[in-house]
Amino acid sequence: MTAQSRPSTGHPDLADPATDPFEVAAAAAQAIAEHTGAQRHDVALVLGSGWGQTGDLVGQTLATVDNADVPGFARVTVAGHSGTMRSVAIADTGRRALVFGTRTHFYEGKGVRSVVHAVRTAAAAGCRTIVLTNGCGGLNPAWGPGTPVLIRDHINLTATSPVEGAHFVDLTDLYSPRLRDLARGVDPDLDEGVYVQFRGPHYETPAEVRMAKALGGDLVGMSTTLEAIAARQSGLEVLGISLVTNLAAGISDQPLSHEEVLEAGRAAAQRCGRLLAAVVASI
Ligand code: 8IG
Repeated sequence: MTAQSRPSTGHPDLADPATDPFEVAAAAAQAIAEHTGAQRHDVALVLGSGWGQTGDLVGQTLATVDNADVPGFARVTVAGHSGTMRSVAIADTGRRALVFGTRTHFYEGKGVRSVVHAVRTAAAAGCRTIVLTNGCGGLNPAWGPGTPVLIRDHINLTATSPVEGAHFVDLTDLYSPRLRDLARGVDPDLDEGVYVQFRGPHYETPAEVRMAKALGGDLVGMSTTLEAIAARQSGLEVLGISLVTNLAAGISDQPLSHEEVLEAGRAAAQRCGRLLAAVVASI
């Protein structure tokens, strides 16, 4: 086993089919309660590419927990992410947000259970709502880099599911109309769109972007859909917000770069942070 794939000492291995992922999530929630001193959390946030700095605006961080100290969480990170989660006081409400500073992507090959572990942990920690954010490519040329867009619906092109066994989970209104209305109440200029998840980690070809458009997509990315499905399975209300960090391949004549992603995040941090803070405070 490599250092990257080795589970933390004493922690269960999510990849083992004999392991119950919901038991690991319960153990993770217990560890979070111990490390943060909070018996439960109310709202969870997953901060994707470009969203790293926005969590600070949600409220005061009361505790920071290393992912490696929580059962089932991988330690490996992508540039622009941190391998920690935080317990944040939601301003003036007495409620707590559980903010995941990083996510495991499907393209990392650690299995779907690892991809959705934070979502299941959030549910086990008491959260009723989850805000899934990401950085993505935009198909609408009017959405310049740094434009936040509400996810209205998704197309999951990963050919897999986080749901195991014969559980037929209804995905109608997966991305809560109530929460989208609430977000538009905060920022009336927010557009919405259909998010298409490709496996990655390569970006799309221009032909694949045209395909996504023909299928009804507006945004292309490498995350979120599997997490949203797992969230619905666990009974969480889901808000999805994409930050368009680049025009999708072929929509502009510029090549795509990860540096562009980080720069768009920096440029949009204020607007996105205010949006997240106001939405979380009013959920
Ligand atoms: I940031 O253009 C970011 N993530 N698939 N395509 C896909 N994922 C992305 C993109 C993009 N930009």
